[in-house]
Amino acid sequence: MSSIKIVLSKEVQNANSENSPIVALESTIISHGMPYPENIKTAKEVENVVRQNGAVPATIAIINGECKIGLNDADFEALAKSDGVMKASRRDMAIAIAQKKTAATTVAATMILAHKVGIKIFATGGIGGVHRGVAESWDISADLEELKRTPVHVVCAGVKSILDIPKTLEYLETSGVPVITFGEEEFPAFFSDQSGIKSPFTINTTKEVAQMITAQNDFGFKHGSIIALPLAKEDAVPKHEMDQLIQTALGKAAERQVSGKDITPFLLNEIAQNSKGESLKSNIKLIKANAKLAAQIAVDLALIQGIRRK
Ligand code: PSU
Ligand code: MN
Repeated sequence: MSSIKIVLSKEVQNANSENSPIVALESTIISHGMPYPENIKTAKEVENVVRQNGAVPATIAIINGECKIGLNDADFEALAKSDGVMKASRRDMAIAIAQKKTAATTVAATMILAHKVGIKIFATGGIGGVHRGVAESWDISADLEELKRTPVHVVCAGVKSILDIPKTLEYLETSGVPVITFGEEEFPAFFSDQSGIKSPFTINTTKEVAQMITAQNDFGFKHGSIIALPLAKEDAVPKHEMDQLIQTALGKAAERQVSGKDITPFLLNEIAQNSKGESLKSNIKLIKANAKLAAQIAVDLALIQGIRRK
């Protein structure tokens, strides 16, 4: 018997047995990425966006030492409200199980659990990456390592400019992970549709994204991909405002010597507070847009797989 208990919600279980489209969603964004009550409200709205676009949402977390794929209301509450929720990336997962903890899963940990139950498409806000000042801190998110070794495809709004975007893209290139921007030439920087950096690839239709995923699968590749969706211009925070907020947050983090897994939540929180809610509004809009695109890709992927089974 395995020491790991994986519990699927009814909705996810049904979709899985019928080979219907499913979109995985992470939970660190709930516990460590947004304040209460916007976090729980957004998490549930994002699930509905997935449903409205023809797929089943599977928000993933570890609840009292059980891996849950699809959460109930009490699970959402526990993640959204409790200060004691652990942030679990690959490194932390087995510890959360052994100590029966409630842990929110990062992009890396969510990919691992999604893959365990055969979910290929995953939507989130932003992924972790290579941090600015990496030469000193050696801080590279485990999300990048996971993209290298787990075949789950992550729809996001690019990489936040709290990170070093060019180095993050270099790392992904070395890892063989395709990075595509949906419908635009420029790779997006989360709050801003502009990063000043050309995207390695552009794809304009969800069908073509599904075909790329199918080809990776047919090669037997073990890695995932990044599908970046730029935030609509009217919802973006102007780049100069964002740069200022990030500089202030990075300065404060250095002053307080924040490091390790605390740094990303610290920076996100500082930016949200100092932007007086502006960044939070953009954050909510972009995660919903990402969820919609992910659902559409999952639908197209299920179509391809369905045709093949016939
Ligand atoms: N970046 C964001 N919002 C987030 C995160 C990253 O813009 O909520 C979260 C995700 O869960 C991501 C994690 O997987 O932070 C990365 O943490 P770290 O940098 O410690 O690897
Ligand atoms: Mn880190």
